[in-house]
Amino acid sequence: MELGAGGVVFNEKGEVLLLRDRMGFWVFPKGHVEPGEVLEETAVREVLEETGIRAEVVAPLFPTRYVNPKGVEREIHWFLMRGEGEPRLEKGMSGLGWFSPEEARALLSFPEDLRLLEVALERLPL
Ligand code: 5FA
Repeated sequence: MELGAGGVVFNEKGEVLLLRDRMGFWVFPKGHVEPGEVLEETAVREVLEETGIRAEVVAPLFPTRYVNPKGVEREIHWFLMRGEGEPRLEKGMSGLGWFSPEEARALLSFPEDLRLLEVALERLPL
């Protein structure tokens, strides 16, 4: 099992930060936990690396589990986060931006992510 952490990041307008991964799926930013990191640190680092947004953790959400296309079991710990600014696209990613909840519902590819969005929206405004 490979552990990861990531962020469901909202700005002041109540928009959420999504990116389109290498395979074309719209997802929340996240990545692998590095040695010595606590999960919150991983989430902050990955959001910054993948989107250029320096976000802060507001509260933990819940973990999601799935098997990726390489057959690797993943467990991702998610945090509700707050951030501002213009995101910048990382190489390898094919899309990035702030989206309204309606847009995010239409774009997100996985049921776990839709659930994360709904739980996060219940916590707004941050
Ligand atoms: N995938 C993603 N979320 C899914 C879900 N909720 N249910 C089912 N399948 C899901 O692999 C990405 C792929 O996993 C997606 O394209 C989709 O097919 C499927 P991953 O293991 O989530 O991520 P990754 O291999 O890109 O690795 P990261 O954790 O993002 O870390 P990085 O490789 O970016 O690098 P780093 O952490 O070392 O910086």
